[in-house]
Amino acid sequence: MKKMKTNTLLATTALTLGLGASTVTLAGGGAKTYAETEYPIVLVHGLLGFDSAAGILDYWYRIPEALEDEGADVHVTSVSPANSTEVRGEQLVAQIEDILAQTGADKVNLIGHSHGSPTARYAAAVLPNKVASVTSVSGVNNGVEFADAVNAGDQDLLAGLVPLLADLISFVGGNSSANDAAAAISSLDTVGMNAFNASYPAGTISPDSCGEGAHRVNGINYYSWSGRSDQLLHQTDILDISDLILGYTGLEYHRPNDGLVATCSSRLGKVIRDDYFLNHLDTVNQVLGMTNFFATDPVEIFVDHANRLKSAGL
Ligand SMILES: [Ca+2]
Repeated sequence: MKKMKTNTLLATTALTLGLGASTVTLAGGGAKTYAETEYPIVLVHGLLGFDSAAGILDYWYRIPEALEDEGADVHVTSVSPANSTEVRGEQLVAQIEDILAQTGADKVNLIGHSHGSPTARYAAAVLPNKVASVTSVSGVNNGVEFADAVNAGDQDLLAGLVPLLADLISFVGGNSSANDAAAAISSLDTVGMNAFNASYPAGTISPDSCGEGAHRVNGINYYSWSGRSDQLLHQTDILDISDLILGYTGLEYHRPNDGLVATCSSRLGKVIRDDYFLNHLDTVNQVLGMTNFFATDPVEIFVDHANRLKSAGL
């Protein structure tokens, strides 16, 4: 892992030069740069998401801190927990403009989880000269079978919870953005996503393929990663009830999925991986860091990706 590499390098340099430990800190400037991207990193949450619920639970659990510890400048945005991609996208556009004004940066690197991916893609289309990259994490980039099942009336029970949860999350998180659960579901089902992709095709794949999208469109780099959790015995953590729920929702699918998004649907631009041993919420290190002991640490995936952006000059 990069911390080890950095520390090992510094220690080796110090030993070679015969320096003491205190000099090592000074020689390294005391600051880590592994994730020090050229442009700020802007995180965009998914359906029923939030930035921080009452200051207690962070959506991106321990991820911004890890990125900042490695030198990144991270901004956590907050849009409507449940609304159409376009409404959420316009809210994000306004927040990107604010971040650019605050930081003096020319561009941002957008990273969107779940519904945050098309939300980020929308903002990139509106602000093409102000976005350096769009990264989709467990992103809804083609249709979601679960949303199709809701529209077909097959998932009334869970569907009924969406508007209630959306309003609760807004209330707890102090988010005054309006919710429209029906618009959210319509954005995420297969018909809605096909229409969105026709208008905003950058980085997308055709729905029946499972390949890669264009890596760079209009000067913006596109990346994606996701996990799959439909394998036998996939319970990421025995204490994590979200693992059980995602195991249930994944039954709507007849292909590899992470409990909410089929792995092929998650693909956008350069596919880093779509088969991490992580479910839909594990990829943002939820709940409270409860992921499978044997899986890749989701926080490390973000930090390594920031280094990838840095290496690309972004
Ligand atoms: Ca979990």
